[in-house]
Amino acid sequence: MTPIQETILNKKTTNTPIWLMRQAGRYLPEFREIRKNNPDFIKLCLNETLSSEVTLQPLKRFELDAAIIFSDILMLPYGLNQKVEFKKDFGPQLGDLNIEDLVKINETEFLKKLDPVYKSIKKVSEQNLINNKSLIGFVGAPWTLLVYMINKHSPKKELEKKFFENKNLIKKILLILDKFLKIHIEQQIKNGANVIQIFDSWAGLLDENDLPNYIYNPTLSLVDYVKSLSVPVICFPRGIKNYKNYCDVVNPDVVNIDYDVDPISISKLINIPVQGGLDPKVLLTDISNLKKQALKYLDIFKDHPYIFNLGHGVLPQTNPEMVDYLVKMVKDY
Ligand code: 1CP
Repeated sequence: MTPIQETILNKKTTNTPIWLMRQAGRYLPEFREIRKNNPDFIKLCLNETLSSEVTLQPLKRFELDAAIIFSDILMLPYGLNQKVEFKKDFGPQLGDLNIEDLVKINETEFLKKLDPVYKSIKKVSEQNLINNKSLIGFVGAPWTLLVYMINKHSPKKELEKKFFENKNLIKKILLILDKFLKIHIEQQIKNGANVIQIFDSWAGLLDENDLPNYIYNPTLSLVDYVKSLSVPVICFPRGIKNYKNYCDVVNPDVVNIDYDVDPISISKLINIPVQGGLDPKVLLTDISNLKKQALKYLDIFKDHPYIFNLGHGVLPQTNPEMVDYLVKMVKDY
């Protein structure tokens, strides 16, 4: 059993395991080197030799307890034939969504497009570096994917009113997402992923009364599906106001918290394993502040099953030496 599985399944609290969201990425010079020669991000994700190499880069430097496969949540709309591009200094830009085309997609076509992602997972799972570590597969939650697919770019702070104009369209998209997210999850697990994380990065955009329709029910369907495959599932409903309600309804194996919630109240209210929380901006400060802030989380969760991680992804400006310090510190705790 890997340290992460032990924390999840045995609810053990000694030797806190650690991995970091966006642990493979632009803060690593060896990633930037590969990225420089691969300007098309989607093509990079679909190059199983390079994407498996990038997945392993942080594990060569730091004593992390998991690899997270180098891919993107937007590979799903790409697999559904919506155009997806990543523009420098802008982020993702999606093409127009055509529901008639979307309903016509079949499983074979979808799997063919995303096959290199699964091959990359398989490659990583066969490496010695991954011994006694978890291999995390992931998907975007239906709500967050819906946001990108309709809005076509990052919504930043809020959605326009017209987002919800066509409820029928939203319903159709959510049904398609449910079907293909399950296919995508199943393939990742078949090829070696032994934990699944569901990223709901835009959960914070919704009002409380919209949560059942757009977040609770669609996510629960995926959580139950992952559990039916006997694989643990971590949910990250970033920015949600009431983590307790979310956990009561969706009931993931682990919940990742963002950096805006109070970890003390989480440790008291929530009785499932917790992951994350530390503000990634702390890694941009200095060692003594990093030590203080990281210790805060370690102390608060010392009697709670806890996987160390951040409250969002590692920022591109991060100095890898700060990550090195953090990983060592958590290991020595
Ligand atoms: O080099 C570059 O310019 C690309 C930057 C980049 C990277 C490294 C993007 C574009 N995606 C990724 C990889 C990625 N994305 C991983 C790989 C594994 C790892 O964590 O090491 C993962 C898990 C994701 C997940 C992801 N993509 C999320 C959920 C987590 C989060 O950050 O909230 C989201 C929202 C995306 C969309 C996306 N893809 C890329 C960017 C810059 C974004 C976010 C843009 C936005 O703010 O809307």
